[in-house]
Amino acid sequence: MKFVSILMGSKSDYEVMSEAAKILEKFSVAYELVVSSAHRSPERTHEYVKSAEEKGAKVFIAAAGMAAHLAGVVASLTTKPVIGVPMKGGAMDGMDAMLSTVQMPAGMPVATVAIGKAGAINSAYLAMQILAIEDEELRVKLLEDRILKAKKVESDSLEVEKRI
Ligand code: RP5
Repeated sequence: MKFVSILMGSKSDYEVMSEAAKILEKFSVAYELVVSSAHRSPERTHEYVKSAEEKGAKVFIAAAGMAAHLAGVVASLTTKPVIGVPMKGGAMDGMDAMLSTVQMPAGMPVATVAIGKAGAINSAYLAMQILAIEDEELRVKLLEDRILKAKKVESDSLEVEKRI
């Protein structure tokens, strides 16, 4: 069965990354969510990525904070797309994680999204957009979601706008 695999470096990342899980649930996209650390449990991370790929993981989302190497390590273990989500926290409040996640060497890409909650949500949307390349039903659902978002902008504007 095809699914999205979400890894996070620590249980402390769960609250933010549950936002990604909520989006996938809203669109009825199957996912698996695990804690595995590039630094604290390197062997578990290696074994998990290999077994998830065998089970049908089509896209990986990897969230980590501070010296965030998880997404890069996942990218080293699979040719499936890897989306990195930098977590806030630590002395630099996410800037460290963002640079660690985004600055991959040539040929080993990690699609890095925004720091924190917006990044978590966008990681789910980006994963679905990748799946939707070969899933027409999901593509239509994503399109409908865009239409709703545009309508919301219009109704929000009606609530606040004042014109001369
Ligand atoms: C990273 O270090 C984790 O992804 C987390 O964002 C950060 C802090 O981890 P904890 O000390 O809270 O477990 O590896």
